[in-house]
Amino acid sequence: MIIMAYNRTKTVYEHITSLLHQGRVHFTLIDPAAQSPEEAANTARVAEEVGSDVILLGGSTGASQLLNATGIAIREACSLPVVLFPGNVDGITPNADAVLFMSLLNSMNHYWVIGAQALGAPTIKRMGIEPIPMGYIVVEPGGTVGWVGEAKLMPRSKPELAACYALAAQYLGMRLVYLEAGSGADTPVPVEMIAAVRGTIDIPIIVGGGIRTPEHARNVVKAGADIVVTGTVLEEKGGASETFKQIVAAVKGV
Ligand code: 1GP
Repeated sequence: MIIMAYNRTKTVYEHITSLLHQGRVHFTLIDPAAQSPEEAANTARVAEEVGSDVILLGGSTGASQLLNATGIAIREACSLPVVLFPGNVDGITPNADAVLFMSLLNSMNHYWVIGAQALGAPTIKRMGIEPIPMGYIVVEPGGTVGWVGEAKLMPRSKPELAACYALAAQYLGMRLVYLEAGSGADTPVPVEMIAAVRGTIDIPIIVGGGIRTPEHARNVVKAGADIVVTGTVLEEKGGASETFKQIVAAVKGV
């Protein structure tokens, strides 16, 4: 396995693009509301050791209180880029390298499509964090983010609808598309949906939500996902779990 360290001489987006030229990419999601900064740092250290590529930092609820401290602890513990995954305007800290500047495309409330983004944009500019424009599509069952984000959940049986939204994201100039089943979902995004989106767009596809086994990870990658996100499996089974290691290996091995 070729390991390309993130040396902060290029943007995080360029770094991710370089990684994607070599294979598939794994993101480790750390929710600051679900653990102490010390535990988060330990998870980040393990993530780097097992070959994960990026630390995603954020969550749908209550992320702000420990966000700064967690960002600092993670950056001290590992050299992976830290990318914010904000659940709202309070999900921003200067202790990060980039932010997924995302629009929840299938929300029924324009606040989640463009309102929060407008309110958060000046803070991101002031802090000098790199914004990575991303279309976020929440698929059934949707979990907490689907409820909080007032999503008109993408039906699991309608891959072609997801492909329409993803293509619109690409045409709007977004650099990434994220198909999200919701953190801790019973089942990940259907492979048929990932394949339909892969067959329609050219920009990288991120898939997350409910990926708990190496088989899940392998299936979503085989279907066309470029980047796989796992979070809950770390909270359920611990950062040092064998399952986590095998998931990262499965993503890299396909
Ligand atoms: C949630 O897609 C991410 O936003 C990760 O989901 O916690 O189920 O791994 P899990």
